[in-house]
Amino acid sequence: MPTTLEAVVFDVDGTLAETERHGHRVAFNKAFEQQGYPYRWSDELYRELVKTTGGGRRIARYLTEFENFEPDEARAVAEKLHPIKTQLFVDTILAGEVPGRLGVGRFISSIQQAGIRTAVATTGTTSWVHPLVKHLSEEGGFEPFEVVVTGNEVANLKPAPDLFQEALRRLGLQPHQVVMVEDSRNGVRSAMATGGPCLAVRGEYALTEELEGADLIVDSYGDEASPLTVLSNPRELTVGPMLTPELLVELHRRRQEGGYRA
Ligand code: XBP
Ligand code: MG
Repeated sequence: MPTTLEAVVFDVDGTLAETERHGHRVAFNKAFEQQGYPYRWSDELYRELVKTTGGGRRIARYLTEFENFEPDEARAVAEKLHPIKTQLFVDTILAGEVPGRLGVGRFISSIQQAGIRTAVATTGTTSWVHPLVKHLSEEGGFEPFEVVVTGNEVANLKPAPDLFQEALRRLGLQPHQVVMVEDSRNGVRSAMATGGPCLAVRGEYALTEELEGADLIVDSYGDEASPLTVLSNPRELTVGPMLTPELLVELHRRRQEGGYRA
């Protein structure tokens, strides 16, 4: 029995805002400096480290893999540093230094005006996610997300499906009733594990081929001045210069029909 599109569930980092290169990475380096550690994560190194989801786990992985820490010691240092990094990132959000991605406000507003519910499912830490999504809805002119699930609230982070599954539970919906929006390999794999349609808006650290499996891959949400570029279109959708609710409805319908040119 075909179902209609009831909700769109957005990832945060890289999807709603390009937070990694100039946000999280800078906050990690500030925390290292403030606490007297010599570590500084370059953009190139961070491209690799960001494949480990969860900032605390990322620090622990770096210390064991690159600084030869014992696992227990690495975890202890990560547990000390991650809250410091998190507060530094909150400070940048409150200073208004984390803008939404181009066209994201328009897109979410149009979805909400079409009567489609909106939610968030992110690996990120609760204490910065809420101020960021509040800032983005005010900056982007859209209503607050109905449901916001963060990395602290589930057992397994992406690419596991836990975060999307928790968002669906709170929405009272099934995977085939939504579209999940992601930016990274881990995120697309999490959406695929959840079992529903996925739109990928490629993030700054992702390669297009890493996002294969999504039902459509684009480089941006698009707006009047800057049209989006289609990167992969296995459902052979008709895509205009900007993402629209109508396109999401069609992506959702085509997914149910099963046509997929791999
Ligand atoms: C991306 C992540 C997060 C952030 C850092 O989450 O993996 O860990 O990189 O935030 P998503 P924290 O793409 O699912 O939003 O330090 O709070 O983990
Ligand atoms: Mg992401």
